[in-house]
Amino acid sequence: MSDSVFPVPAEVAARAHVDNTKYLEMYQRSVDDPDGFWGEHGKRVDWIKPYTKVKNTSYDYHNVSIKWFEDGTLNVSANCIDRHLATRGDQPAIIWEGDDPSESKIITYKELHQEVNRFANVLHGQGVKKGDRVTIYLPMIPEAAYAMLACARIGAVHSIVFGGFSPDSLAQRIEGCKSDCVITADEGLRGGRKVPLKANVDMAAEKAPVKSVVVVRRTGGDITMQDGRDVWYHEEAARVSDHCEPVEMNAEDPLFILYTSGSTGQPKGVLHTTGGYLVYASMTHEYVFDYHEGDIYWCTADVGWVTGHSYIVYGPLANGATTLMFEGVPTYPGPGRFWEVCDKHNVNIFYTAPTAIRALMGAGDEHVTNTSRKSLRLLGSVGEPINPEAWNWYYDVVGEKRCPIVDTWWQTETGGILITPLPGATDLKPGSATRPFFGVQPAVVDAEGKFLEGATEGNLVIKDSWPGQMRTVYGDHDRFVQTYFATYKGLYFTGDGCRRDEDGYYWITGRVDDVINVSGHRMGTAEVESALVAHPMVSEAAVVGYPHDIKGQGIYAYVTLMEGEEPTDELKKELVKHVRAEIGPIASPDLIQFSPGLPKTRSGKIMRRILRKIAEDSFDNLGDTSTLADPTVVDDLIDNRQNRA
Ligand code: 6R9
Repeated sequence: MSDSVFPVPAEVAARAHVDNTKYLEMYQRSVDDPDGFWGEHGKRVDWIKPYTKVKNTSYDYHNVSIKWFEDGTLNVSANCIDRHLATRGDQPAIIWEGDDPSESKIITYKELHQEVNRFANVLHGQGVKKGDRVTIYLPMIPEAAYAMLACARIGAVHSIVFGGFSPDSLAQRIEGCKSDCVITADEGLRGGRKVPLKANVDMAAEKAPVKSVVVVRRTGGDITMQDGRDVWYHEEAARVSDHCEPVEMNAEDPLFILYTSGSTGQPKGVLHTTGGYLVYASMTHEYVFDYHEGDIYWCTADVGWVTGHSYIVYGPLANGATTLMFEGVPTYPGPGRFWEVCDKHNVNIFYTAPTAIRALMGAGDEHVTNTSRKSLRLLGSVGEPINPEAWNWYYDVVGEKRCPIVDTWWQTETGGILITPLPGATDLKPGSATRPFFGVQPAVVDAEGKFLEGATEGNLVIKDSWPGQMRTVYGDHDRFVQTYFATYKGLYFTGDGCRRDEDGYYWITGRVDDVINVSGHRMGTAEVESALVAHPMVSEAAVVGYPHDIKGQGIYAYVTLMEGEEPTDELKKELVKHVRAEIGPIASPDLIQFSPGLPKTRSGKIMRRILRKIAEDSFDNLGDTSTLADPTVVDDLIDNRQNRA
């Protein structure tokens, strides 16, 4: 770990919303008097009926319940659009940059208003009502933002499924939240390649039937439309008016569901509600990125992930910002694309993931230094720990030592950023997410849940609620309680390990549960294992993560074949293909080891600790193997390991 410290530059502190003194003062108040603090900051959004109650939350294991601003009413789309019309109707709300560098488009707040109203009316026409779930399976085109905001306008609950997920994964998520309507596109376009979105929806709908499919035309590619179920968005939009009154929603009405992987079972539907989420997303967007009026802001995430929800759409638009939306990938047509886009649109604030930084770092500095980047003022990182080497490259080469880096730690479940530097307040240490945001009380506990004080290392928990916190697992409150509040009673367990240094800075060390973070995307080992054993030749599988230069973690699969099956390289390829088809490309195993047996305890539990060590190619110290039913399997696993240094 690097110990170098980068103090806040004087000019950054001077223009920032808060300096260190102000941070400490605000932070103290936020934990001493959450009602007073959030009661005041809740006013940053427009309420139809103002709240009189602020915080009503309980982490009590027997009664977990989270409510914020519970008697207030508002509409998220009115907050993200209508309230800006008088002052910035002609200002760009969205700058859209296509996959192909020759394609881009500017959507002003006025235009966004028309588009979203129209989209809302199209959804009404499809029979979508307040409270209904709508699945969105779209590429990174402006219609993705229109669709989200249209749902919010009429009180429908969106569930976005990342376009890289397979038809099976999509079907599972459609079924999970029982949505009757899917919004998709004919095809997506990423890095010059087409993604058959509508064809995937057709396959998914065979397993999870829906009443209506709204299809946005993106590429004009060949697709089939099913009569009575599928409609073209542009045809429906031409028939409806561009006026749709925003529906009055209670602060605790659901805004969206987003499926995310956990350590056990199938992905969970994380449910976020209306008022607290919007307050938290917009406030963190303003303070963490030190957003000022007129800034051009770009978050490179996909709207299929929570980062796209909170920091491409809801946070920035609630603040009346100009948010850039990028359809493509960092390396197309070349590895200079990010920086070319920064120059083309004069981006001031740039937010991306460590995996992208590492990949671009490997492509050579000249792709960066060929560009100007003089508009850049602030850089951000999210999704996984950023290694100091990548941090330094980002800081030195991309930011030319003038742009602070905010390394923001948070989760789908947290709705917004929880641990992060504030550019005008926090001295930076490469690799550390530093200190908590207002209202967030992190703590470190040992395996028994004992609080560890001072400089220490252990499991990261949060002691009390903040407005952006998820409210439940959709349709399964018990799973919510068991997943997050059962490990350490009375505390929210993040699933992450961390170190806290002598300055009180937090260093996230990665997941401590059976979740692998592949290029910043969460994958449950259980999901990949069940995909593998679904293959007819596979009898058993165990999946662990291992260090990967670009992806952060790679997927290492130990596979035991059915009696009599041949372990060939072709079969390995077939298994990779099989997992891609079952879950999606992000779940592709990087390494597969055929193993006649897996290390198990006498009670039949797979000893993952041993499998992890072997996958890391550090098997000298495997710890206690005496409880293994058959210790000789370990020798075979070591002899045939795939990840030799
Ligand atoms: C926003 C998002 C959450 C998991 C989280 C942690 C890892 C995210 C991080 C980070 C170290 C950071 N993570 N940001 N680890 N430093 N700045 O990524 O949500 O997809 O739910 O993933 O990602 O392990 O628990 P999500």
